[in-house]
Amino acid sequence: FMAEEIASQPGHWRRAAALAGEVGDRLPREGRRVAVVGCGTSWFIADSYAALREGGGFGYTDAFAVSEFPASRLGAYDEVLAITRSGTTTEVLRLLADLRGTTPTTVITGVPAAVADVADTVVDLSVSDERSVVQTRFATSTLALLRAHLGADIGVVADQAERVLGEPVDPRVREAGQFTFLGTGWTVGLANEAALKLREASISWSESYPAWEYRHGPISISEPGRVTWMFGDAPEGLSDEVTATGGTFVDDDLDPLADLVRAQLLAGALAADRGLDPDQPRNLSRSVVL
Ligand code: F1P
Repeated sequence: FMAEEIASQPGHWRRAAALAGEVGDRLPREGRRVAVVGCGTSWFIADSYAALREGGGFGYTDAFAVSEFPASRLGAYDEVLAITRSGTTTEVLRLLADLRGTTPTTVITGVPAAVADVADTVVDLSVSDERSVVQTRFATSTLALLRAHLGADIGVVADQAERVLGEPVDPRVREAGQFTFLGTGWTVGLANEAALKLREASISWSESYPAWEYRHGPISISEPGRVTWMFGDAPEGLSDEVTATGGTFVDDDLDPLADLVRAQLLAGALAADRGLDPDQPRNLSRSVVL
């Protein structure tokens, strides 16, 4: 399923962008102080959106892994936006219940029935739900919806993703054994998500950092056979520093969300190379329910 779901993303992003026009009144309004939460992939999407919203001047926006939402902030936000594909993740349901009566909550979900009675408002993205355990399409469509709500032209990004889907995985990258993903601002979440995709789908060794932090220690492991992959524009000089170690530096001028599709394709290719079925990932289930 994962390969089909990856390939279907451009069409789903266009649909999600259209949906943003219809459900815009349920999404965070300008000037409101908002917390965005999720677990796993949904947390990374929350993190990207929070950086975009705050960076775009739409209002203070914090992102949390649900388990790390501080109890001291239960009444601190004008609203809380939760992202959960399954609608059944225990931490999400517990936080929504704890916020009841103090803070308005909205949930973007692939399974509205599961969360309808714990959230005040539901944004139904079931059209982009998936059969895979490893999330790709639901997460990226959620970000496409949220970016469209902030005014981004998702059509251009979807066109780029279509081009990426038609290209083979770079053999230099595919042959590498270890992967470091970097981002700045909203692309830090995408770097974290790319690293997670490689772990989940292909049990690869991967890590991720804010790009400027990479120089403060992690670059020590760069060497031939290791890839450093930048989402968005690289800090000045970074490409040369990585190349000087013999490592491979990957950076392109794609929209970072289209570049994430390239990382998803890499995860699928690495799984195939290792004889793994990304639809049966080791130690994982579709949602973590206690
Ligand atoms: C969150 C999540 C997934 C992850 C795994 C376990 O699910 O952490 O991101 O891939 O399958 O659950 P959800 O709350 O978005 O359904």
